[in-house]
Amino acid sequence: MEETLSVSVIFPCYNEERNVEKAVSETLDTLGDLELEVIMEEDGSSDRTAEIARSLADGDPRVRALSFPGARLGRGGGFLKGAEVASKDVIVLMDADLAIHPRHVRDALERIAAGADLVIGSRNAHGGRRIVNQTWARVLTGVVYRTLVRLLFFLPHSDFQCGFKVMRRRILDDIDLTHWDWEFDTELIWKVHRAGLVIEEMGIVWTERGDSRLHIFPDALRMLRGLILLRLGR
Ligand SMILES: Nc1nc2c(ncn2[C@@H]2O[C@H](COP(=O)(O)OP(=O)(O)O)[C@@H](O)[C@H]2O)c(=O)[nH]1
Ligand SMILES: [Mg+2]
Repeated sequence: MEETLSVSVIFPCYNEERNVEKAVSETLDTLGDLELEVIMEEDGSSDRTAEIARSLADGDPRVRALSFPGARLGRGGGFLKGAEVASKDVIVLMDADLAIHPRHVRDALERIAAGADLVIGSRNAHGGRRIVNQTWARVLTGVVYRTLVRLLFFLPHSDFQCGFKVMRRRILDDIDLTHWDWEFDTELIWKVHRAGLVIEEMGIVWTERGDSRLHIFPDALRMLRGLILLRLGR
């Protein structure tokens, strides 16, 4: 009999007042038949993200709002704060702008039930595509980043940065994640890979929303520095 998995969807949010409501409602509508919790984690925002998330949490017991005002923790840091309180079998990391639609979670769950420990969304794998492209500068940075990661870490995957990662919650217990900035996903994949766990890539449809919190300069330089430190074990 196939295992029925419960799911915690985590949205790390930084200044997402325009997106939180839709992210929550679309997730509940799409995955409402599952045993589900939706965790809206916010840090360092200067807009109404925390307030909106709190009112969504007040209106539905499946929704939880976490807020860390003051310092920005990074997408990875925010995700880990959410993961600390996540209570279900499987954790899903998604972007609040829904560049990837929550319907993809179902396919990922099937793969987890069949034995994968981590499923990573890929715009470049079979079945993956971009509906609205990113700017040429982002696409170029993505290609350079991917090549660098493959060379530095000997990883075979086709997309490290895609904002869609689905994992058994228990795998996080044994993995120490210290890079909270944009290179977070690479650290996750590398350490899960090194631990000998099963990673599967899954093609996903990506719709660029054109409102990024990533600024190529200085973020690309910080990512490069982060990657090198990660490789050096720091
Ligand atoms: N909690 C938290 N989330 C962040 C931070 N920086 C970015 N994010 C979130 O990470 C996700 C991806 O960010 P986005 O700007 O869409 O990046 P892009 O699509 O890769 O250009 C979104 O849900 C952001 O709100 C941060 O410092 N803290
Ligand atoms: Mg985005």
